Amino acid sequence: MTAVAIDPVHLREDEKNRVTTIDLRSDTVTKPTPEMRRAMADAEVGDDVYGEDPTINRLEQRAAEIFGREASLFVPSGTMGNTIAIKILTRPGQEIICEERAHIYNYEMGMLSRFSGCVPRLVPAPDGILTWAEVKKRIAPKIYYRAQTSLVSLENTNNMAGGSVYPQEVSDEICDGAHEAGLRVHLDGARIFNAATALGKSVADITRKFDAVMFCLSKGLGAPVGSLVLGSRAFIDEAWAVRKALGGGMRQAGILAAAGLIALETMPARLKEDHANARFLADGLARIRGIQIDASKVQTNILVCDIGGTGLNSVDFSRRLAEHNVLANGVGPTAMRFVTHMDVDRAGCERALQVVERCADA
Ligand code: TLP
Repeated sequence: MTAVAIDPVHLREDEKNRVTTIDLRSDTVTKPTPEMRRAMADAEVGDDVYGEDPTINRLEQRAAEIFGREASLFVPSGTMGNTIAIKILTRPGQEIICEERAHIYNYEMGMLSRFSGCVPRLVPAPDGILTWAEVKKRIAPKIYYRAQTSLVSLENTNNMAGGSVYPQEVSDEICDGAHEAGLRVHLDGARIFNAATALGKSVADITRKFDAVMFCLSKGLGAPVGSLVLGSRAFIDEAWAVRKALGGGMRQAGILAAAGLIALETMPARLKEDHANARFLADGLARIRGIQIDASKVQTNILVCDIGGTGLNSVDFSRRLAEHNVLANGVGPTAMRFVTHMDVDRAGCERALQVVERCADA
């Protein structure tokens, strides 16, 4: 089952404020905590296009420290962060190797071609985890009439592969091999803290060998907005200009960075709860007739299951769930994605399972 097409549930006006909705569409749906809102209200701000927003500067410094990098840059979204990194690490007409379910290929509006002028070289990989052996085979031969490979982009965790995690030796080997071959390596680490939690390692350790790293504050970490790009000082100096070109100079965005700082400092420690809830959901789903999932493969906060055996497609299935106040997205004709996060607790997962069971049987 290859999950690529996303068919998100959109709520009707009268459905939007339901208090009891269990929203498992994504970890992007979380609301800022009271502590985040207080910090946002009190944030010291300045014009960040002049580099004068003290709260953004603090966030960028902390992110760089935590990842053991020279510098970082606050950007409005993961898509912009990936776009900036890809622009700097490639030249028009080059190829980028990535896994076939990669977010940069499927959900970023073709920006790798549109903005950077590159073409993707897609590689299918079991559970979404590439290996150096597979990457190596796809590097274009050095012939003048072949578009040259310049970049390998990995996604950790791999979202549409069900939040799968790169074992560190596998991503290290890809980075070492790519560097030896004269390529650069980018990490779409939207959920890198989930990967680090699953591996029991620090984000600095598991990302050290990448040329550039992007991670999101607004996914499992619960911030309302924001991502960071990390790399060398020279890379981040270039990133400032590309961010501005994309319209990402955000002025007094310290009000956002204030929430981001709380997300970065306090939220990684609780991700294991989301992982346990996802596994609990997966175990429950595996017992429901018509639903297929290998629960032992659920490592983080995302699971993708196949509901084909119920006789329904994912559009109808997600509509049925929504009628019972449970939200989950279809990500393929019969593939459904469930994502756990800080705004859904174990009791919410139990209720979601009861609703899924009822909808699968109807
Ligand atoms: N992912 C979203 C959707 O776009 C699919 C989600 O609900 O999971 N990299 C990865 C691996 C992502 O999962 C996402 C968002 C992004 C990049 C982009 O981040 P944003 O939405 O901030 O541009």
